[in-house]
Amino acid sequence: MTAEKDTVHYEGSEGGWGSVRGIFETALRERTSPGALDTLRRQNKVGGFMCVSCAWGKPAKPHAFEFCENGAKATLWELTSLRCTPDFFAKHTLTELRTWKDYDLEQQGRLTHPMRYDAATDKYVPCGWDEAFGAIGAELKALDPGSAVFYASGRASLETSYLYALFARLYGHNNLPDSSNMCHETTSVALKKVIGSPVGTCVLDDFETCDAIFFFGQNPGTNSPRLLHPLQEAVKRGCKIVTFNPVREKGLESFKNPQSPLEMLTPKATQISTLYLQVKTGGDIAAIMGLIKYVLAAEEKKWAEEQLHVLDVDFIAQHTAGFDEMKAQADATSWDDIERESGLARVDIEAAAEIYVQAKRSICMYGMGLTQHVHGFHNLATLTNLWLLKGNIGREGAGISPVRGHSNVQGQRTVGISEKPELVPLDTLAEQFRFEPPREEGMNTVKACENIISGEVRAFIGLGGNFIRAIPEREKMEDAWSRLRLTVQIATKLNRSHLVHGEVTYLLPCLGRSEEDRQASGAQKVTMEDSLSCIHGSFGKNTPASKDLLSEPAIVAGLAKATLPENPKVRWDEWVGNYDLIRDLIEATYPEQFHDFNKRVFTPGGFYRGNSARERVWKTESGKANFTVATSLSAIGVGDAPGRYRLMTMRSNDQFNTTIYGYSDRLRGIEGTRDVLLMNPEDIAAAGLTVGQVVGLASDAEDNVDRQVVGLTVTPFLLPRGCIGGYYPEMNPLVPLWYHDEESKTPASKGVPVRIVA
Ligand SMILES: Nc1nc2c(c(=O)[nH]1)N[C@H]1C(S)=C(S)[C@@H](COP(=O)(O)OP(=O)(O)OC[C@H]3O[C@@H](n4cnc5c(=O)[nH]c(N)nc54)[C@H](O)[C@@H]3O)O[C@H]1N2
Ligand SMILES: Nc1nc2c(c(=O)[nH]1)N[C@H]1C(S)=C(S)[C@@H](COP(=O)(O)OP(=O)(O)OC[C@H]3O[C@@H](n4cnc5c(=O)[nH]c(N)nc54)[C@H](O)[C@@H]3O)O[C@H]1N2
Ligand SMILES: [Mo]
Repeated sequence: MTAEKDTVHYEGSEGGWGSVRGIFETALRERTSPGALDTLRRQNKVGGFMCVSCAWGKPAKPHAFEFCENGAKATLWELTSLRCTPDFFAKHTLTELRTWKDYDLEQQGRLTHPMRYDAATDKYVPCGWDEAFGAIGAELKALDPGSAVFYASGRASLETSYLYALFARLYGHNNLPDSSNMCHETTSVALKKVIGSPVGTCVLDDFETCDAIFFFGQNPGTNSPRLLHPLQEAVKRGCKIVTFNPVREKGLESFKNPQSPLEMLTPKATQISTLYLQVKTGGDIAAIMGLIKYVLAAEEKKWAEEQLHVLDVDFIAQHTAGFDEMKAQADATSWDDIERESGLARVDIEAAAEIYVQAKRSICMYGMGLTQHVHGFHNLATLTNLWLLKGNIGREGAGISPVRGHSNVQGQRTVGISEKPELVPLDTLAEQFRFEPPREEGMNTVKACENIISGEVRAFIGLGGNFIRAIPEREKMEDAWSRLRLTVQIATKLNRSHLVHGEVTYLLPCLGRSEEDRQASGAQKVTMEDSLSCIHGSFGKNTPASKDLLSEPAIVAGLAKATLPENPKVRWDEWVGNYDLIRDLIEATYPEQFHDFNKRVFTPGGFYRGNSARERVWKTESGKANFTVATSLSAIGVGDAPGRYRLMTMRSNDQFNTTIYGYSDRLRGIEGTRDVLLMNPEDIAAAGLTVGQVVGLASDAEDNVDRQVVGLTVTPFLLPRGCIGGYYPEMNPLVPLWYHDEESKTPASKGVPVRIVA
């Protein structure tokens, strides 16, 4: 076995002084004013503003500083004093800017003016808002609505999202892909199918009474650090934490609370995971099958010896379907196969299973390590099988809790940004706005990419995000992009997606969430939904980065007005003048979840919009919670072969998706570069490579397509054999567009088949 000392790693714990330094380095880089610290104090507090980083729940009784290192970085990133003005664009052609790194593009600061692409000079030139809206509206009017795609990146508020989805449907399509299509769409599809609710079933209080938490493929230390507080508190009261992850992530090993003066001054950090199992990438179905086998065996033993149950037999009888088939599969699966596919030893899986057996109340949490696989659906369905066995869904202190990504990605789906018409109350919308909404299925992200390549898509509007950088198959996509007739990007900072243009291209700068949003009726607040289905108000107070910015609702309304015919039921100007009216519309469309919306905006801890599965009401086809038979013991889509590795595309501690804050992946001990290939030392030796050697990766997906990324430094890292790591988004050219979860079409970015090239 490889020892930690032979690999690159970090000696400290998560949190501690390292995270304080991380915040100050960002403040220096963004040259933020001292007032920015005041803004941080208002972060995630009632009447304050909601963090633009992750979607983790916000407690009713917040800490003095209810933010983390990465939340602070995200806020400071938005409050930068740097500006990307028309002067900058006058100096650089888009051809030149396309050679820049992601970091250098965003480091230019906040966008300040609406810009139009000028083909003659290959530059962006400033334009007026009315000119932009008029030109875009004219283009959209001339196109078939079915050929337009309206993408959203998960950050825009419920108010903006509702208007955006309404605009799409009034115009005539359901082509509303969301960053969720690359992220937790597996959750939306799988949980809907097995328990009838597309989102997690836990609330924050559950973390105060659970006895065990199982983590699969989620990295809270970097991606949702505020979650470390409830975890630390849980550990302190005796809750056991079990982690399945190919990487030994620091945040799941130990945590030192940077907001506790005592912990900061002593060497003591809390050990988080009781048990840490380095499962092979794509090995979770097998590992969970092993857990299930152990639980079923424990049931037989307990019944034989004591006539007592380990399983919740009443729950299984009353609430579930498919137990026998699921059990037959577990019985038929051998431990040999489980050990081979998971890369774990039977004794270790059994030790984890015994914790599950002993715990009265268990929560499972997961992230991209489960969702971004070809058999991602079965990762989640198999995990649900295990949770149903002990009735761990729909009671206090127990449940399934996916950790969502963008700060409002779950909420965007809630208020209508969906390509799936069956998930949207179209009849209610028809009645409300007196129109005939489109009923046919829209394009998700993968479908949109396919249709951009085929030429079927003619127009792309991006409400935030960095689509071109986030999607798979980059080379082919960038080539196809230039054939689009219209591309419009609504953004705060410059990124690669703004530089790959169509024939007619606009870049529209918007306010950030921390900034004051003043409209006809005065200063406005907006709302968002966290991972735990709680809705929070957010009130920006900072002076906008430029006087020429518009709010996101105002931009969406401006585009819609310029595109759509008059409709007496549709009052863009009034709505944008007072966002309370937009919340009234949301309430009218979704009365059960959003009743008294305007009154409840600033409920401490947010207001809970409810979850049927939590009430043990199963909105599935069978009317029950479903056990599922897995179609494969491996989550990987292309089998193993000599020289083939499973590539995980990873996030560093110094990035938010495609936004690169800097080059320090502190918690993994990787500094100064992102161009690395992380590899087990024994694999390095077996492949005849040396540490520090510069190599490339090539696609090995058996489809005869040449995909390469070069210039990667071989770096020894504690990973299971055969699994290698590289950073997202740099590795995205290696992910084939067709390589996605079978059911939800979420790109399988965690188990990409590649080989190493010199
Ligand atoms: N600071 C910061 N915060 C963020 C983001 C960010 O980029 N930066 N992004 C936001 C977004 S949009 C999202 S979706 C979330 C993402 O947050 P996460 O869900 O944590 O996503 P990743 O960091 O991509 O990967 C998660 C973990 O999966 C592990 N893993 C990889 N393959 C496997 C596998 O096959 N099995 C198992 N069990 N584990 C595996 C990796 O080692 C990693 O620790 O975070 C959000 N928050
Ligand atoms: N290989 C690989 N690919 C992946 C992933 C992976 O793990 N591996 N992860 C996937 C996941 S989980 C996700 S969510 C996607 C992310 O895909 P996206 O959501 O499309 O990308 P982001 O990097 O979050 O978008 C960053 C940009 O958003 C803009 N922005 C920031 N704040 C605002 C705002 O308030 N308003 C507006 N209008 N714009 C704003 C800025 O211009 C910034 O440059 O990537 C996916 N792609
Ligand atoms: Mo995400």
